[in-house]
Amino acid sequence: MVRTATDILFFDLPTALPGGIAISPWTIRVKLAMDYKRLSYTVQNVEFGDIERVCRENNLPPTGTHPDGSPYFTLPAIIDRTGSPAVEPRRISDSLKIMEYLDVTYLDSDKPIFPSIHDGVGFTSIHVLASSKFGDALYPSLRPLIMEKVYEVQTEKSKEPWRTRHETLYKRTLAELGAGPAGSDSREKAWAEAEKMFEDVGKSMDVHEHDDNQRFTALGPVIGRLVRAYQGHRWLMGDKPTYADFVLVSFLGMVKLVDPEDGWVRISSWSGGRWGRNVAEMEKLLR
Ligand SMILES: N[C@@H](CCC(=O)N[C@@H](CS)C(=O)NCC(=O)O)C(=O)O
Repeated sequence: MVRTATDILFFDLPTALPGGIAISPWTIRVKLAMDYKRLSYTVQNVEFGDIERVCRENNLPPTGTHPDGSPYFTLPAIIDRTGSPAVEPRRISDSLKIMEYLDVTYLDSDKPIFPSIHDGVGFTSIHVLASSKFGDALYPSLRPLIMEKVYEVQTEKSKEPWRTRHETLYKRTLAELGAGPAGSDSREKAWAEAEKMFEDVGKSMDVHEHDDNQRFTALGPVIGRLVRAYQGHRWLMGDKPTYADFVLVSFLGMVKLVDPEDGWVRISSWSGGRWGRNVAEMEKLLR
C-alpha cells in the first residue's frame, strides 16, 4: 500500500519484545492512526529514563506538571518537518493533540480520525468522551493483571526507571500493584471483575446497533438483515474506525503483546468475542 510521503519523526518507547515493539497504549494509538491514514514516518526509540532529556533536547513540550510543579514530559511525541524549511517544524506531544494535528494536516476525508473535524458536525470532545470509557473503566480493571508483565518486557535500561516511576505514582510496590500469582484466588477474582467491566462497556457500545435493529426491522426481516450485514458496524461510529476505536485497540493491543497466552486468550473470548474481533479487524485494515 502506498503511503503519503511525510517527514514525521515519531518518538516511541521500545521494549525487549521481538523487534523492540512498543507496548504503550499511548504510542500504539498514534501509530495505528498513522498506519490507517497511510502516512510514512520514522521512529526514534527513547528509553523510559531518557524521556525528559530527549524531549527537552528536541523542544518537545511537556504534557503536564509533576506534583512539585515541575514540567512532566511524556511520549508519544512527534516532530513533523514536512515542508521544511519553508514551513517551521511542528513539535507536538500528547497522543490526542498529535492525532488531531495529523487529522487536520493530512486531511484524508475517506479516513477521518475525528469525523467532527471533517464534516463540521459535532465536536472532537464527543470522541474523547467516548474513549474515556476505555481509559477510565477498562484500563484500570486490567492494570493489576498486566502491570508485572509490562515491567517484564521493558528493556534492561528502562526497567528500573519504569519501576520507580510507577511505584512513585501509585505509592505501592510493583508486587503490591499486581493481582497476585497466576492461578491465585485474588488473581482469578481480578479477572472476573475485569470481565464484568468489559461486559458492561461492551453492552453500552451495542446501543447504536440496537437503534439500527429497530430502524431496519421496519424494512422487513430480509432486507433489514442484509443492510445490517452490509453496514457491518464493526466500529463505534459504524463501518470505519475513529478516535475512540484507536484508543480501545491500543489497550487491547497492549494486552495481546504482553500477555498473549493468558490475558489475551481470556479477553478475546469475552463479550461474545467482540474484543478479539476489534483487534483482528484493525490488523486486517492495516495490512
Ligand atoms: N497524556 C499523554 C500520556 C502519555 C503517557 O503517559 N506516556 C507515558 C508512557 S506510556 C510516559 O511517557 N511516561 C513518562 C513518565 O511517566 O515519566 C498522552 O496521551 O500522550
